[in-house]
Order: sequence, then C-alpha cells, then structure tokens
Amino acid sequence: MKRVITYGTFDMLHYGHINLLRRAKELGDYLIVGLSTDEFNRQKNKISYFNYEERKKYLEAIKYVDEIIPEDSWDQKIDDIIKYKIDVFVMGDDWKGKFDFLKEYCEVIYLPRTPVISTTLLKQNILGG
Ligand code: C2G
Repeated sequence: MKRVITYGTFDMLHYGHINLLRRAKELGDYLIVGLSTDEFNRQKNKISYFNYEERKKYLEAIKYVDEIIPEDSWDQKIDDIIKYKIDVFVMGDDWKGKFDFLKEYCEVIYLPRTPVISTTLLKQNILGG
C-alpha cells in the first residue's frame, strides 16, 4: 500500500484544493492530510474563516482523504513521514523546493496549482475582503 501525505489549511474548501487532493490520492492508495490547526495558522500568518473542527469535518467528506492529522508545527513532517510510513509527500508547486529536505525520507512531488481560484479570492468576492 503506497501512502501519501499532504499538508494545508484547506480553508473555504474549493475546487483547487479538491484537484490537489484528487491528484495526491492518484499517486498512491492511502492519503493522509496534515490539517493546519488554528494555532498553526497564526504561525503561518493566516486566519482561516472556518476553524479546525469545521475544516476537518468537510475534509472527512472528501472521498480522496483517508486520514486527517493535525498540523501544528513546521517541524513535524519528518516525524510524520516516519510514523505514518509515508512513501510520497505532495504539495502544490507554490511550495516548489521548500520541502526538498524530505527527499531523504520519501518521494517529494510538487503538483501544479489550479489557476485563479484561491481562498483569498473567495474571501474578497464573497466576504468582501
Ligand atoms: N492549492 C492548489 N491550487 C489552488 C489552491 C491551493 O493546488 N488554487 C493547493 C496548495 O498548493 C496546497 C493545498 O492546495 O498544496 C492547500 O492549500 P492551502 O490550504 O493554501 O495550504 P497552505 O496554507 O499553503 O499550507 O506545511 C504546509 C502548509 O501547511 C501548507
């Protein structure tokens, strides 16, 4: 069983996130999502519209997602890769190169971001900024 992991906030889930999760799952048989906690979002200078429990709830409904773990530190990825026996680490290519240090532990793949759509765009157009 090929095990894949990805990380993110996944706020205001949209088709860009779904495209990422679909392609990540296609790279293996089991997909774990490291979901950024509200506290970690503060470290990322992000304030999500939906809180961790809300974001977890809708990610659990996505057929590509097999398991969700909290992401509460920049430094947990190596431990996660070992603990969860990860074969492939996947992120959108806005992160290209940033996680190459994980290559000694697993395959590292950066997938093309889905153009245009973003949580920021949704906030601007739906929530007024
Ligand atoms: N994404 C995408 N296309 C978009 C928007 C997002 O492919 N139009 C991808 C991002 O590249 C990322 C994932 O969807 O791989 C989740 O996006 P975010 O929630 O914005 O993730 P981010 O805040 O960048 O958190 O430790 C890693 C961080 O937690 C990543």
